Amino acid sequence: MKKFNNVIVRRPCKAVCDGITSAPELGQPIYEKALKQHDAYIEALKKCGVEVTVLEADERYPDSCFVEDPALITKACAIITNPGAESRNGEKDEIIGAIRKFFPEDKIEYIKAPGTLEGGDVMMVEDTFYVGLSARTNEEGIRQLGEILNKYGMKCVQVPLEKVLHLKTGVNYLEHNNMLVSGEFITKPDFADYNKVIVPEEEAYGANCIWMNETVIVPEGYPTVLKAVQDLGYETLIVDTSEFRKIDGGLSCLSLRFWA
Ligand code: CIR
Repeated sequence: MKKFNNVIVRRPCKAVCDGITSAPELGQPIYEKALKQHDAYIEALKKCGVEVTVLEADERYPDSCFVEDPALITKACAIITNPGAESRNGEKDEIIGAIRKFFPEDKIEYIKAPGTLEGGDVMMVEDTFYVGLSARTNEEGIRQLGEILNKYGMKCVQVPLEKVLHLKTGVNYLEHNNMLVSGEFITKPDFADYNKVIVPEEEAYGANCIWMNETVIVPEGYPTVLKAVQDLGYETLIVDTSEFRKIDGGLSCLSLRFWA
């Protein structure tokens, strides 16, 4: 099954070492290493048969390599979000140019203040979009997203978050009804009907894998997750994201994946 033919990424900037983090004990990312890991990420995406648009680094925004957050792309429209983290809010104005290359103006929607939303809080399962109510995404942002999605015949389901930064920090859909779940998501009733693959606590970061046209990209260093994904029958590719992990970033955050 080929669902994505395009991906947008942004190169990490030197200021990536100052990205927002909830885990300062892991140390700051090392720019040169982050670049190498980003190179490998792009190569892995290309192996999955997609065209990769690489945006230039933007030194004004330390977290700007996490392009998943300022935009959300669906099969019918693109949505420019309104990131709830103040230092990241301006990223929404910098992603529009890339989005306009793929979507006409009447298919670009906007989340507006006081609504806030970050793409990391949104998980697409066919025409249903699960949205985390988080420190970054508020009720008004979710209400606006619901209105936009309904207009195009899609819907959203609100999922209150307890501990994690973003929804997809802990739950990711691998198509074919398969879902990787960790921590607070293991018992959430919203996901009861999926084939849940439970990620052990010590590999929680590994729950952030991405399905790319029947290949699943798995972060390096999470053997239980890797085996579980392979046992489901997927091809896998492994990418080291340890520098991005230091600032709470993972595989999904680093790209916008879509069909255009
Ligand atoms: C942040 O706190 O916003 C960044 N340091 C990490 C963003 C990760 N993005 C994502 O999960 N979609």
